[in-house]
Amino acid sequence: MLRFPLLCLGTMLLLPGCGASQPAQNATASEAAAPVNYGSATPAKTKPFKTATVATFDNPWALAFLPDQRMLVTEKPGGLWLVTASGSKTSVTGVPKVHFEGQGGLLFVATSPDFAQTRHVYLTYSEPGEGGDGLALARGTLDTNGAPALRDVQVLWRQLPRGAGGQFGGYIAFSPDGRYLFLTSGERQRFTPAQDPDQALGKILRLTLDGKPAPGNPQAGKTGATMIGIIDPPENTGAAAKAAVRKAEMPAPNLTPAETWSTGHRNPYGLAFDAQGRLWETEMGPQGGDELNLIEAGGNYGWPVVSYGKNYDDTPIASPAGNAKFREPALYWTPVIAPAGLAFYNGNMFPDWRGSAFVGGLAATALVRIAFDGTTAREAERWDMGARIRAVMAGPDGALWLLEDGSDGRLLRLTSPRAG
Ligand SMILES: [Ca+2]
Repeated sequence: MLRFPLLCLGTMLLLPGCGASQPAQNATASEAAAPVNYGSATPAKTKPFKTATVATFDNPWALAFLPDQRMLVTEKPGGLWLVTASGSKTSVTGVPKVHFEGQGGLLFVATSPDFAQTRHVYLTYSEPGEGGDGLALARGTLDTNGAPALRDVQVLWRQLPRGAGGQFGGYIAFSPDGRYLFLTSGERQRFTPAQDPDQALGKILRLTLDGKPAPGNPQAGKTGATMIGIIDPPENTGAAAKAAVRKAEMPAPNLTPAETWSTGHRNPYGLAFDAQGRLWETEMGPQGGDELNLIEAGGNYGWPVVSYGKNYDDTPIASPAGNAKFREPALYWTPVIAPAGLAFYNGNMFPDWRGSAFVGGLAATALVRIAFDGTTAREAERWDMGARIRAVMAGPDGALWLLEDGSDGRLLRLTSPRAG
């Protein structure tokens, strides 16, 4: 019965007359530059790259490079593959049990910053259990001496409470110094937990490499509802909704928010540091309002209180413009692209792309290049890839590597026409 009032609350907050307004692309009272909407961008007619198919997978989700330029590729049903640059695939055993359904399954894979010494590999996945699924973070040791295997697999962190719903998040990025692991935790289609400081849903977490709350986090050592930018019930909201909001703010016993780095995320499906050490995140919005965010400690990014999109039942959501409690996205997409994957490019194969970020578009069936001027971002180019793009990574060879979504999803290598 817990989910019902939370979903009701999410709906009540979105009712007309709750102070909501349609997206105002340029109106803002805040000091930050107004984010730009790139919903009308049209794909470029020609592509400045060659595209080669390297291998095909069953619902691939993520890829990670090993120091020897081989890759690990996850498949959502639970497969993990060791893949050579030429596309030879070997199955890796030892993957924990996952629940493959809807948006759930085996999700992200990342090699540890100290992989050369430890051979540690991190996985995220929807872990089945009593009460439903929860996002889990596990770590194992990759043994490639014989048949490839993950050994000594340990679950380091679990998203609680378990339950129904997609939108797991599950992306990992490591701090440039290699000491901390940042993990996106989606709000599981439950709305208000994204603003609840005592639930690690709708958050970006900062953990040690062992999965513990990292020292120096904004709420280290605290429990209770002291989160920055906590919800004020909108002025016109009915008494029942106000009471529900206050109830949602009540601290839950035995939970600690000490993992939390930032708050108010919906479904974060991309997380990466740029060359200057800034952390960026892409996030799926509702109807409209997909976001690119610059992530800062203690920031509240607004979901489900504010968004440049509207709810799926067409009820409006208040605009973030001019609301000092919430961080504005650096840019947003209406209509959506359904962003998946975020990779900064600093390679040599495409000199013009150095400093750019690349985002895959699921709904847009496109690859998007984002250019930056300091912390101001703009969509610079978009190419129609003819398939839902699930992941994008910059390879150590200077090429861009993409995964398509779906049961015959291809691993693509994008190279310069001038490269051999
Ligand atoms: Ca937001």
